[in-house]
Amino acid sequence: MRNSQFLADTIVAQATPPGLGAVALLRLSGPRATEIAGLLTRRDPAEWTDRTSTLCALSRPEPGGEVLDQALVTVFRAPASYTGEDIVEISTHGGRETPASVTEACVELGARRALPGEFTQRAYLNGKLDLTQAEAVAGLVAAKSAKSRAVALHQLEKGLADRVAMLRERLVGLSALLVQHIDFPEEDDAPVALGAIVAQGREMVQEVERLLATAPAGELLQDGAMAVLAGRPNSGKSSLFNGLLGLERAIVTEEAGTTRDAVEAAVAIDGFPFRLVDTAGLRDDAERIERLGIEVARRYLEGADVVLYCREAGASADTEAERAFLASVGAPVVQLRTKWDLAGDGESAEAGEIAVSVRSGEGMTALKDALRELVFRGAVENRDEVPVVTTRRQARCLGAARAETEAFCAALDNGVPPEVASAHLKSAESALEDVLGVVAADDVLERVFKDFCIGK
Ligand SMILES: Nc1nc2c(ncn2[C@@H]2O[C@H](COP(=O)(O)OP(=O)(O)OP(=O)(O)O)[C@@H](O)[C@H]2O)c(=O)[nH]1
Ligand SMILES: [Mg+2]
Repeated sequence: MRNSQFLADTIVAQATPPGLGAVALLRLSGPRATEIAGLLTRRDPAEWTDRTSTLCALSRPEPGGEVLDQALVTVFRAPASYTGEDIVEISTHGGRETPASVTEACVELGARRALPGEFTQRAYLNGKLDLTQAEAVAGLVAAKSAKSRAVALHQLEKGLADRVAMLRERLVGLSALLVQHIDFPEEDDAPVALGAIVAQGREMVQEVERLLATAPAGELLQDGAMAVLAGRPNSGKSSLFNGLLGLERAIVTEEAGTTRDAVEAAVAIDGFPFRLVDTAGLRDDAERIERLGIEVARRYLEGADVVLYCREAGASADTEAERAFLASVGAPVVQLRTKWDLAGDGESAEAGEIAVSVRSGEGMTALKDALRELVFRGAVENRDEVPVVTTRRQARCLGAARAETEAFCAALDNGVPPEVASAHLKSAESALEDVLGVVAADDVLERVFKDFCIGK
C-alpha cells in the first residue's frame, strides 16, 4: 500500500517560521517520535504525561554529546494528536541556530525532514481531517483579513463538509427509493412514484447550486479582490497606493511617469482582503520603458475586480481616449478626484466622484467604504449564506455532482429505464465524495498539499 510505507517514517520539521524570535516550535510525528525525543533528552518517554510540558535539556545524540538547548517537551500520544500519530512538540529558543541544530539531531536519530504540508497530509490520511478541512488549514494560515480568517475557520469546523455529507446521505436515500421502485414497479401501492424521485433529485440540484453560488465570494475572500489604480501620469496613484497600504511602498515623485512596473501588495480594508496594484499612468506619448509599463497596466486592468480611476483636482476634462478607456473597463470603477487639498475654491467633485487627499486624509474613509461595497457587498455581506466553497477543486467536484444529478432527473423524465439512470446517481455520489476526499487520487493530494509550507 502506498500510504503504509509513507506513514512508517517519523518526520520532523520546524513549525514556526525560521528567523529571529523568542521561541521556535519543532514537531516530530510518527512511530518513533517519543523514542527520538527520549534519546535527545536522555529521559524515559514513559515518564512524560500526555499533553503536559516538561523542561528538558536537549543534547546531541552521541554519548556525552554537547547540550544544545533547554526546551519544553510536550507529548501527544496517538490517536489524540493533530496527525493521529504520536507527536512530540519541542519548544526551543528561537533564532536560526538552535532550532536547526535540534532538527539536525532528530535527523541523526532517524527522523526524516518533513515535506511541505506533510503533517496535515498525515492528519488527512489518518482520518483526522477531510480534504476541505485540510484546505481550510492552508486558508487559515494564508488569511490576510478578518473575513478570510472567519471563512477558513468556518470551513475547518466542517461548514462545507457537513453540508456535503448531508447531500450525500440524501443521494443514498434517493438510490434506495429508486431500488424500491425497480423492485415493485407494477404494484398498485408502489412505494415510490418516479415523479417523486425526480422532484427530490431536482431539490438536490438546487441545494448544490446554493453551495456553488458562494464560490465566487469564497474565492475572493481566499485570494483577495484585485483593486487596480489607474489614471493619467502624476495623478497621485502611487501616493494613494501607499496611503491605503499605510506604508511608503511605491515611489512617489512630482515627475510624471514615475511608476513603470506594476507594484502589488496585499491589504485588509475594513476586514476584507484586497490585492492592491499600482500601475504606470496611462498616456499615448510615453517613451519606450514607460510604454511597456502601460502595457502591463492594461493587462492588470483586464483581471481587475475593481478599478480606482484617478483624476487630480483641477485636471482638464477627460479626453476621447480616456472616455473610451473607462467605457472598456469590465470591472466596476471608483472615480476619484485626487489631491483634493489642492482643489480651487469653486471646484467641486462631480456626482459619483469621491474627492480624496492623501495629504489631509479627506475622503479616505469614503473610498474604503466604496471599495468594500462594490466588491464584497453583493458577494458576501447581503447573503444569508456564509461562503463555503473556497477552492476551484471544491467547485469542480460540486459542479460534477450537480451535472450528474441533473442528468439523472432528465433521464427519468425521458423514459430511460431507472436501472440505467441510476448510474448517474452513483457518479453524483462519488463526485460529492471527491469534495471530501473520501478516496482521493495521489495527484489530487499532491495538488492540495503542494502550496503548504514546511512544518504544517
Ligand atoms: N498636495 C497633494 N499632493 C499629492 C497628493 N497625492 C500625491 N501628491 C503629489 O503628486 C505627485 C505625484 O504623485 P504620485 O503618487 O507619484 O503620482 P502617480 O500617479 O503615481 O504618478 P506616475 O507614477 O508618474 O504616473 C507627487 O509630487 C505627490 O507628492 C495629495 O493628496 N495632495
Ligand atoms: Mg506612480
